Amino acid sequence: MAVLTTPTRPWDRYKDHVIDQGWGDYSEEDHATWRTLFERQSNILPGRACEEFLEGLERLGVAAEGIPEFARLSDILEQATGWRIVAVPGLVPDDVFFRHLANRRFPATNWIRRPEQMDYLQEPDVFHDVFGHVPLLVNSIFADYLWAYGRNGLEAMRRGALKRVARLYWYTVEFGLIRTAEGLRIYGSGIVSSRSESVYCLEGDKPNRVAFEPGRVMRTNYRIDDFQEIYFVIDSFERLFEQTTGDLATVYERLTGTRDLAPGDVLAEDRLVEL
Ligand code: HBI
Ligand code: FE
Repeated sequence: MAVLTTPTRPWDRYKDHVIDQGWGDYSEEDHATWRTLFERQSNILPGRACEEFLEGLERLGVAAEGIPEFARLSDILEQATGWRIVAVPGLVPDDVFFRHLANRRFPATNWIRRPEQMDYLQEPDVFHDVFGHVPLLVNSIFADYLWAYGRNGLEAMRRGALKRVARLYWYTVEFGLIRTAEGLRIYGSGIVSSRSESVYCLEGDKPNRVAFEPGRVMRTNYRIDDFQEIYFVIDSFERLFEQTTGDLATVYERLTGTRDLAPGDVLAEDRLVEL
């Protein structure tokens, strides 16, 4: 059952949309939904998700027992990389979202999907936000990448480049793949929290897997209603950080006047990554 929680500090909601997690209000069915999703993904992800994600998951002890308490997770996370998790009722406005990230707070939705929505949801719920996003925040480079992303997001809004940074987020944080010595691995939270896409993105013959390039990504539209038709592959988190945390204004300028690309497009200059 979805949980409705009244903010403990009503005035804060207008500023930052933060509410109380309302951990005590989850039903046994809510915790059972978490456990089912957790067990399914734990079976699928070894050998598919990157080591940094699997390590983070282990270090957080985001237990299989049930929906974790954000306060407890935050204490571990804060020790590791200075991030905390705050509860929000769902999607928050872009500026609010970016401001949280720029202050090393990850806004996590507090409610969980209903049992009949196990396989597909268009909006984030607590399983996507916590299982999907939080483990990588234990990694110091990724933690800094997301923090810098928040600052870039605020700057992009001032420059009218919101669409560009939103695509960057989508194709890295949500649906990114990484090349490792052992082969391609998943780091995107939209993938690690989805049973079917975790397999499809690595093993499907349909999607294109293209070497990550910021300008290319920022031109590419994305779909929110189906598996991705294209995944962008980074070489390392260090390299991703270097490529995206400088002044993005020059990239926006370079892209002025270029046409947007459809998710299925492949360009002559794209470097396709083999499995
Ligand atoms: N709010 N809670 C929440 N989670 C998101 O991922 C999120 C959001 N608001 C805006 C937003 N994402 C996007 O516009 C960014 O991806 C750019
Ligand atoms: Fe997400």
